[in-house]
Amino acid sequence: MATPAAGAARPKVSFIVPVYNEERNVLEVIQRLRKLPLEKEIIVVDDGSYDSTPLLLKQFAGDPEVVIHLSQLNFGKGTAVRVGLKYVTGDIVAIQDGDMEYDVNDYLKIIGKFSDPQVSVVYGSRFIYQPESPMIWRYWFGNMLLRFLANVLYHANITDEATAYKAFRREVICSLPLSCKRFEFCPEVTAKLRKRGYIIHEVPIRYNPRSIAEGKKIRVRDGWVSIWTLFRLRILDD
Ligand SMILES: Nc1nc2c(ncn2[C@@H]2O[C@H](COP(=O)(O)OP(=O)(O)OP(=O)(O)O)[C@@H](O)[C@H]2O)c(=O)[nH]1
Ligand SMILES: [Mg+2]
Repeated sequence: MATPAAGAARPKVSFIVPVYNEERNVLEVIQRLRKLPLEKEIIVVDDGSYDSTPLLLKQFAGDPEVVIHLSQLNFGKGTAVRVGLKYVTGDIVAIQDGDMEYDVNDYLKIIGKFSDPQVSVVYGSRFIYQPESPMIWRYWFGNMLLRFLANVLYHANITDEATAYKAFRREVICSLPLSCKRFEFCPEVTAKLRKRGYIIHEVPIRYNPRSIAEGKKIRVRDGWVSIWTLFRLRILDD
């Protein structure tokens, strides 16, 4: 499944950063990514933010390491990731949210796993990191349900299906026929990877959740859509 060349010692990483009204975080996230000792490109996709995010992003015009894609209308995180995938040129594609819930340094461990040419997909797991990160019960319960369904319906053998830290060899993620619009990116990608037989490897990662007041956009209904997506894709041919 993986090409030997793709396991080269110093792969280039394409970070896709979907952002929507992230004026409080976006610059800090980009600066933290830039500091990572990796060959990389940072592809930021904003669709319709109505705070100062688009204005802040304009300072990266012409920056060789940062690609900015702005659109007027809002389509959702899943659409933003699919737009980002059109621009990736790296060996590995990694998803980085435009907030500080995750620690970018954990991507060094994740990317390190790809030194094994047999590894095609790596997720960061918040549930095997010790001590386990705090999470309010609603989100914890939703995460456990998604993990259970991914393991039962797709034999995924993972502990964190809904993690935002997901990394793939470029040819693997770009070969998937994705149609997600909002937060169903995670279940769609998990389902379609497993249906194609890819093993999902995991690495423990830290998590520092934010609240809705602090800018979190995901809602309970997105959890229901994710559950439905796992069932739907089990039945459908794709
Ligand atoms: N471009 C774009 N980004 C979005 C949209 N909705 C959310 N995002 C971004 O997606 C990231 C995740 O959103 P959060 O609200 O933090 O949700 P989360 O619980 O971390 O969700 P997951 O990472 O999918 O598990 C953030 O960077 C958001 O700005 C959207 O409509 N368009
Ligand atoms: Mg987040």
